[in-house]
Amino acid sequence: MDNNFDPNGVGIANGCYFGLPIEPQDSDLILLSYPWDVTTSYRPGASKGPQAIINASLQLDLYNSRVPKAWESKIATIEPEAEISQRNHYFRPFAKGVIEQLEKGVNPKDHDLLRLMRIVNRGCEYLNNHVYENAKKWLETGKMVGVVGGDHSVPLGLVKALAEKHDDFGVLQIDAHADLRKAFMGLKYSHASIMYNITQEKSVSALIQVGIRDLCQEEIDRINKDDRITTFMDEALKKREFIGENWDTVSDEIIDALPEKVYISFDIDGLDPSLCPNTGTPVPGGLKYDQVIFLLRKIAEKGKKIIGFDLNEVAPGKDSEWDANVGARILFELSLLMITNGVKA
Ligand SMILES: [Mn+2]
Repeated sequence: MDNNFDPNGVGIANGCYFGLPIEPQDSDLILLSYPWDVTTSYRPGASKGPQAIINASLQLDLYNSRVPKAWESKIATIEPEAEISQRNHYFRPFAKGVIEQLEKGVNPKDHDLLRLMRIVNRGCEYLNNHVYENAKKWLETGKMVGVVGGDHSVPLGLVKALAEKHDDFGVLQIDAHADLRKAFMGLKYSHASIMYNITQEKSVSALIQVGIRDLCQEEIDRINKDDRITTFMDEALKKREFIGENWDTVSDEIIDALPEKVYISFDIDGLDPSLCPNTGTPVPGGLKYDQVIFLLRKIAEKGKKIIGFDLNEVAPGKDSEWDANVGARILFELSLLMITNGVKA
């Protein structure tokens, strides 16, 4: 730890998450940032998530009641490469074109439209491969890896890299959306298809979805057909709460559905939209902040082994850092969970 670091002082703007002055080679956990939101269908902004979270994270006090000396956690930040942002800007208009044409009723088999879809898919393949190679490189040096998006399409490469190292793990997905469409609007690597793509990995033995409240028939059919998938719909969670069941019991049920090794995919829109008002596809309802903190801490208590995680869809408002403030707190909790319960590949 840098001698100048003062855990009781204000965070220093050093370009790192939480202002932690940790060099990658000295770290336990590497945070990779991907400012990417090419396939965002409703409103963009998630590409600004990582920088907004870095800025907001300086305001956090790093005391944590679960983890002694949390401020000494060896969490390192890898700066995003400029090329990722450049390609994000380059490919977004093509994806926008696809979405606009489909919304106008253009035939999805239209030749020019198919060409646009292929361009976007190639852009997303570049991103997936970049995340995969980057994650793999750090995993091979014995580091643990978390990814900060960007939209929800970003973590596929990390899951692929982990799937090569772990042959049986579960995915805990906090989200308003099931994300189980096989391609969305012709885009194979859409944010709305991330869990479909992740469940193509054979190492994924369970997908436990929590907070889901916006989904289509295709996704319901997939949930019913794939016995690896268990979905805790938001409506069902609320019903249990309203008739007097407590969150402790429900949390046990969620955690017990997971195998020993767990990957966490945290879409900020799983939370009540008052906690993420500027996220790309907000949906009313959702989880409270304290509920997810309770759940994450209980995962730690129950001794689950965390193999990796992502946080995605945090989008800053024009004049407010609220979304990023909440995102930074979730990121710190996820990072600490990885530090205390992480298992290296
Ligand atoms: Mn979502």
